[in-house]
Amino acid sequence: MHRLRTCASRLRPLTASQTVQSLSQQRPAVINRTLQPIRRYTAPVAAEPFLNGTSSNYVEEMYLAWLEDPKSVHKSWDVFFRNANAGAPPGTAHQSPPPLGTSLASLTQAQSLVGAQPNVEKLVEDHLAVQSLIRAYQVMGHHNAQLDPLGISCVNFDDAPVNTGFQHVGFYGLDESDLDKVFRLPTTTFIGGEESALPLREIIRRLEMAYCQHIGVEFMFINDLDQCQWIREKFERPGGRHFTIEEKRTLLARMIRSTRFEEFLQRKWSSEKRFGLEGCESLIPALKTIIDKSSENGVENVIMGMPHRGRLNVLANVIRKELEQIFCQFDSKLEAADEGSGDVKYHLGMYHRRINRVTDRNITLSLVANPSHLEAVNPVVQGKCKAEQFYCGDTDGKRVMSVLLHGDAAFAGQGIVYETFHLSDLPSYTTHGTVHVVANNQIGFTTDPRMARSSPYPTDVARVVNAPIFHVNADDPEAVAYVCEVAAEWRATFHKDVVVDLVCYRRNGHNEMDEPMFTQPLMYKTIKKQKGVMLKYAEKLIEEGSVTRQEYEEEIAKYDKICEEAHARSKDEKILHIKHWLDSPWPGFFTLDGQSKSMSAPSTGLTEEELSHIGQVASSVPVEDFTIHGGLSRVLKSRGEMIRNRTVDWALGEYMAFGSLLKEGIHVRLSGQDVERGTFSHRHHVLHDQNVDKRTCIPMNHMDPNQAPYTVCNSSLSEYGVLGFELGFAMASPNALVLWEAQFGDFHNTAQCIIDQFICPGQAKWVRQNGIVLLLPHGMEGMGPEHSSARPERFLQMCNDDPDVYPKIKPEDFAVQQLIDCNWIVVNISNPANLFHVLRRQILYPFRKPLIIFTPKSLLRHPEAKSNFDEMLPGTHFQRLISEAGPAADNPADVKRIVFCTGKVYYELNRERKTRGMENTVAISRIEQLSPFPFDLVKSETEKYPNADIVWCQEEHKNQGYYDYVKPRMRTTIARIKPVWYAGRGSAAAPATGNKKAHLLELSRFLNTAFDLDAFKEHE
Ligand SMILES: Cc1ncc(C[n+]2csc(CCOP(=O)(O)OP(=O)(O)O)c2C)c(N)n1
Ligand SMILES: [Mg+2]
Repeated sequence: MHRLRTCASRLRPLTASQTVQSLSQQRPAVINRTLQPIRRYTAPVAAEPFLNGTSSNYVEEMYLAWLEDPKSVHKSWDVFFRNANAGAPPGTAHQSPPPLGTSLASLTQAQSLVGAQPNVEKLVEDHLAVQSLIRAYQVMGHHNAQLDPLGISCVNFDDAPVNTGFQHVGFYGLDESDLDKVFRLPTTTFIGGEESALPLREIIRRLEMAYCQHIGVEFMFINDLDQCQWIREKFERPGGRHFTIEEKRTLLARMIRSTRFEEFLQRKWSSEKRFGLEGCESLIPALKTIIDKSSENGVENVIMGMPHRGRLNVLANVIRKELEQIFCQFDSKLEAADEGSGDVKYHLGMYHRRINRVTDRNITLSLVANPSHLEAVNPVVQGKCKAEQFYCGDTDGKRVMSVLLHGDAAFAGQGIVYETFHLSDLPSYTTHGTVHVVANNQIGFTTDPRMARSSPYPTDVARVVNAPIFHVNADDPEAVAYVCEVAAEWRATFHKDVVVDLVCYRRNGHNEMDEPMFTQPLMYKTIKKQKGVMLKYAEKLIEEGSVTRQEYEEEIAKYDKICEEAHARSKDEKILHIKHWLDSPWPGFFTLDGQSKSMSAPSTGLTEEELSHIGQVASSVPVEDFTIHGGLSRVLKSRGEMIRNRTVDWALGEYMAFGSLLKEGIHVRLSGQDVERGTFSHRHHVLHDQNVDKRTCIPMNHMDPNQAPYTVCNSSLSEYGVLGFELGFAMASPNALVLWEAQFGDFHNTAQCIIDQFICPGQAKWVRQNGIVLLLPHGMEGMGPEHSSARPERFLQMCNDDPDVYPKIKPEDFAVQQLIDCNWIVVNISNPANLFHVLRRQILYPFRKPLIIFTPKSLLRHPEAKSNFDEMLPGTHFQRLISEAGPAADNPADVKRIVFCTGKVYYELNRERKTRGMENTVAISRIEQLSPFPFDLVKSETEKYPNADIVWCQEEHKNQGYYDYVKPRMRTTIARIKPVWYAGRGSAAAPATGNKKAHLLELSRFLNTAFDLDAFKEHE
């Protein structure tokens, strides 16, 4: 069955299906189609039958057109449709077909022959064949495009031969004699220009020009007809893009800058690693074209992310970092002015606001600093871009956009590419289209694509989000410029992602010190013979008269001089200021030399009225006629009761923090899997009307007309992508509380790269502060090895405070100075008031540090884990350590043991102590802020109980949890005068047992150790 049959079968009483069946027997390759309902353009795109790549709608289109206007189709079709509709018996609807003549003139002539003997099957058949041929070019023409400058293409389509070209017309049931016959063109092609019919030979020639030259367009998988038509028009219109002489000269000038920059570096520092761009010099004009075109379309701010390859060149020639600042980085004697490790020159970021010379408009360009970890910066760039859009009210991405650059091996290999693509169309994560540029040098270090990916192209991953992919031969600068223009226009038109695949080569080894001939001998023999793209383009322009050789040479000399002069100036640079390489400056937040403006630690408390007001919002539905679930009504009711009793549970503690910051004008954004309700169904920040589909309400956005907006968003199921995104969001402004919550804390390890490479050392490497908050549910609840441990040991191991040194800080500055000095803050909080304070502190303190919070599970509903308003009033603060406040504290000399602990185990210890009646002999002290370690408070606590031995108790296994971090610091605190004993689970490979009984047994054993005053006697 096929489309023709469905169409013709409507032409009752003609039994066209019989006719067609006989056709299909003759030509299975062409018309073996599936039955589809009649399609109109207004039909949902997902139902578009062209998705199978072979179906045809030619006759159907003609029939529909005829229904609307009989004159719009060829006379012969008019006769056919009229007869068929009038009920002509089978076979008699056909009238004499127009002879498929040799020219347009003969086609016109043929119209007068209507009425002669019918041969409509042949006519239909041939037109379908031509349409299939056109479609084949649109779908697979890129297979035959000349994309590889080296001509050794690595893309293997052996399993999918493409039957295009004159020699393959037989595949479609046509033969050589058909080449000069004229065919009407379907509306799904633009190759005709003004013509609606063309000889087959010309059709093929134009298709070859459109799809098989230096540009390979991959787009027919896109399930939106308008978008496909838009692309077809861009690449099929005869004549192509005509570049003016001025444009060509600009292109050449950009090529000169790109090429001579690398040559200059090579001349001056031949043995320095720089990951040069040689072989892909077109990248610079490509990016500049994208930026020019986007600026023309209203974009004012471009956020970029890119890997090592050509990064210095992009900094110099796209972002326009001062050349001397780049050159001085090659000086090994340069001293670092900033604290921290700094980073190598090809990882640093940059921010620059300037005039775009082509459009004469202001444009801000930033390149986000990144680690070596390829593609990891992608979600960070997207998050920063989203934030910049959010803060300037750019709701549809017209003013701020992101551009991501990739290597071919990394683009195909790294999962984060896929994870980031999947954020691209989600309402709370979309940046309304990213232009991706792949510097496809057909190699990754020493590995060639055959061994590096299973897909034909490195870009296939982009197909999942329906992004068009423009492959282009990077040795053709005009083709490159054209696809970049189209890519920028695509983004401006549809606000969706698009990929430019710059097929190029790598002239040198992976870096300048590397020998590529060890592993790619034949490829590199070819590369050695390859003339550089600048040279080739210059010769072309000289030959065609667009530029003279003298002008070309002058342009080269001019840029070389610029480089030489900058080099001379770079020698004056003696000190490297990493802060000159900031990608996200926060104007006004720091002093001029980048320091925090004060050491102040304001109270994070709130007035009784504020607490009550926010509590009311948290326990009510602020909109009319909104039916919530009965279970939720009970939750809100119990919240109301708590507020009346001046108490808060965990969810309310968080509510108070968010709500108060919002009222103070601070944007709050909470993102992660299922965060809206909360994994443990405790949060309920988004209410759902039980009677109206998708009607929701966020009470936190109904607090005050002048409040900042609250964004709470369930994310895609990607930790790497979403954490990276939120980190980027938090980078854009210090005046927002940005939180990412893991479903369970252990899932953070799939985002490890963001934690290890960005969050932990970000400030040290890039002098860039970031106040992101990680909420990591953690706790041994007998739930098995997974979902138990957020791996506190790993976060603690990465804290930068010295375990063996008691900080030399004045007591009054101790808490704040420690925070200023640390790389991140790690807390395990045991009550809601402290959660409230630590979240507010994150914004009210005059600096930003990442905050890792191990959040509880069973404590969310634990009757004792509640706080009183009194703990949250003005004058109150976050408690780094919660001291013993019971009977033991009243008679400290009688206390035999002080047990230090953190988090939920406190409640288990407390209960056990009560059961044993040891309130007078054992003190329990909670360390709420694990890092920076509260040396001062632990000191006073231990000094208070001079006769007590010291125990660290944790529910985690001994080689996990906090013990290895806490023990040396406690020993330093007490000047090693006493041992620090351990009560907890033994060492283990897995974080927890899967057996509930074993879990409880382990618990009772370590609680026994904690309260057995003789437990450590034999070790003394
Ligand atoms: C996640 C990650 N794994 C491994 C590496 C080591 N590495 C650095 S460059 C490179 C090859 C990258 O190839 P490609 O993406 O094609 O970029 P090219 O160097 O060819 O421009 C590798 C494997 C890395 N930097 N990051
Ligand atoms: Mg590569």
